[in-house]
Amino acid sequence: MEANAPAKKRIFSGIQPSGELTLGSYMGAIKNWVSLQDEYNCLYCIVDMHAITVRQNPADLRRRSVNQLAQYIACGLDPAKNIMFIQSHVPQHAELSWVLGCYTQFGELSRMTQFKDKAAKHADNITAGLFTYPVLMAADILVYQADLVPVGQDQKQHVELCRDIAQRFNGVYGDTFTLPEPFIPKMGARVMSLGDPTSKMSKSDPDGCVYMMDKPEDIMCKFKRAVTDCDACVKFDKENKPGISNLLSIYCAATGKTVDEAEAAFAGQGYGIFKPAVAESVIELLRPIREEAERLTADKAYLESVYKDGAQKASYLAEKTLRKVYKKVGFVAR
Ligand code: AQP
Repeated sequence: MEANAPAKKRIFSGIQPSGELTLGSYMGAIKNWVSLQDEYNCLYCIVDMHAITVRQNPADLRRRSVNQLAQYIACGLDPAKNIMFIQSHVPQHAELSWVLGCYTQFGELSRMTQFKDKAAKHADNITAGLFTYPVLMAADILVYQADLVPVGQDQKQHVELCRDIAQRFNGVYGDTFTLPEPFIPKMGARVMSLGDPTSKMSKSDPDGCVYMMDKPEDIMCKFKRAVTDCDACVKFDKENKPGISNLLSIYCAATGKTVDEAEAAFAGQGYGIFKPAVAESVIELLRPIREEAERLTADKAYLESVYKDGAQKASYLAEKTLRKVYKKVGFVAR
């Protein structure tokens, strides 16, 4: 590093192993993470503690957590450049979360749209964990003094709450936390469900989901079945043609083409041509990732060495913040 070069900014982001990773996880998050790994100091996490805010099968959660790491690496995240770890291996997240929860208002949490959506979906199991999820997310970010948080559009509200909590804490105790900024990619920022293009493609909602590990024939089938409209015109119009607009966004994110170029390429052609072409673009995008992830998933020892090393490095950074916070709120030093 040059003598006067500014320090690299720090990034934190994570994905819950609450289901298999989707095309939305890739286009809305991981693809963006890969592009940031050289310019920033990045921590990329598998947030298993967030996943248990809704009921999980323990064996599936364990398997998915490790496989998710393999998929991160297969997408191009380099363990030598990034700190990659499993959230529950770094206890400082939970410890800071408790403190931050005491600086968060009930009303603020009640306004979170993700809580309202998930509470409606899991009406028989609305836990305190689901309600306080954004506090744990604030702890994930603040414990590393992250400058930037790459997230999909749907998570922007949580990052804003995180800033409010940090600002409140700093206001009471003096500068303690860096105020993080959300970092939202433009293209593919929100991949919508293929079954209901007005709602987000979610990994815990298999209808309308393309999974990163799906086989080519399944991907083709899913796109052929995608909900569209009946005017047979490939045009971006989110309001009146949400299905086609979603497919166009996916196609552009997969191929690097602009919307104008894609519209021109399919002008005068029906959906019978367009849908398989979108499928093909996604198949080719995901093929190398799936093959590499399958290879890595078989190498358990390697994956273990990555997540252990990651947890050790993350813990070292997190402990510095936690100690500072405990001192400020008045806890007796251990
Ligand atoms: N469909 C999507 N489009 C764009 N970005 C998305 N993300 C998730 N789905 C899409 C982004 O991926 C990151 C990790 O999200 P997460 O998995 O931790 O939480 P989530 O947003 O709740 O994801 P899911 O798939 O909807 O999970 P479940 O079904 O368990 O709730 C975030 O940056 C998110 O924006």
